Amino acid sequence: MASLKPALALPCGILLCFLVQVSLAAKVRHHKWAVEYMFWSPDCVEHVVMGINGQFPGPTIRATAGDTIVVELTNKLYTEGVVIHWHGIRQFGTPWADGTASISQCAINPRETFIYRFKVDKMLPDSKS
Ligand SMILES: [Cu+2]
Repeated sequence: MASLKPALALPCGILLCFLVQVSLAAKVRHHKWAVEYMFWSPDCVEHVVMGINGQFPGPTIRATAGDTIVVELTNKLYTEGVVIHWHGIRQFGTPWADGTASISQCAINPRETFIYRFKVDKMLPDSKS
């Protein structure tokens, strides 16, 4: 029966503590979004725009590197397909969640829901404040 030698046991114990700390700190952040038409005046003239949950621009996601983002996106538009492209997220292991229409996924059709799920792999420059 093999056993860990003391010289190996200590580094393994340190690594295990580090992994536990990382996994305890990482969070899964759930969001439920609906894309729908709304009236808005981004240039002081009222237009029909595409908003998310009644907001234009859409909601901000606050996260830390290592967190998992889950966005349940429902397309409430009448005739147009929708995707959300997460520019700046490298999508390691989740290329289908990148949100590039006709490249990494088909558009989400009207009245359909798609669940984006991906890990935040790094801190973005504008998210440090
Ligand atoms: Cu991009």
